[in-house]
Amino acid sequence: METRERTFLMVKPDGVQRGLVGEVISRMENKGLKLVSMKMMQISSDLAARHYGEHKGKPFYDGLIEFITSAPVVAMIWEGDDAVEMSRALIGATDPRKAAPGTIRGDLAVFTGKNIVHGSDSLESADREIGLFFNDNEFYSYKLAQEDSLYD
Ligand code: D4T
Repeated sequence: METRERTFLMVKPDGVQRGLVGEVISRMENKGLKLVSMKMMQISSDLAARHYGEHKGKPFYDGLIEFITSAPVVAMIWEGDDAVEMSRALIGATDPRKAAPGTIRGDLAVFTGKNIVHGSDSLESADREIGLFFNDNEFYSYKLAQEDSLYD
């Protein structure tokens, strides 16, 4: 298999506390994306500030940092063709009230501040975020049994 895109996903504290880790993973797996790394962790204030640096100064920033550091998250790396765009499509719009039915946020959330899951919004963000949360050797290369049925 050629090298495909890798993207960063994180089940946020609300998703973990609502028992939705398995649901998020299932949706990604069912689509045909491949899980290549995963860890549960409680994010430090420093890591939260680096991850959400682009939002510093916005009205929701302090609450966002407080929320994301408040309880454990599950950080993951997923791999596949167009993994960044495809996973964003599966996750749905930032505001769950506007997220399309069928998406994770559209089906399972009601409030922007508690929208279950984060997914990288570009390849550049994915590289940056994977680098923030994982070491270079912290992912696996393997073949999915269904790979030949998923791809040409
Ligand atoms: P993340 O980054 O969590 O996947 O969300 P999005 O990529 O979909 O959206 P974002 O970067 O614009 O927002 C980051 C994070 O901040 C929260 N948020 C956002 C909030 O609490 N109030 C707001 O008004 C906005 C825009 C939700 C996601």
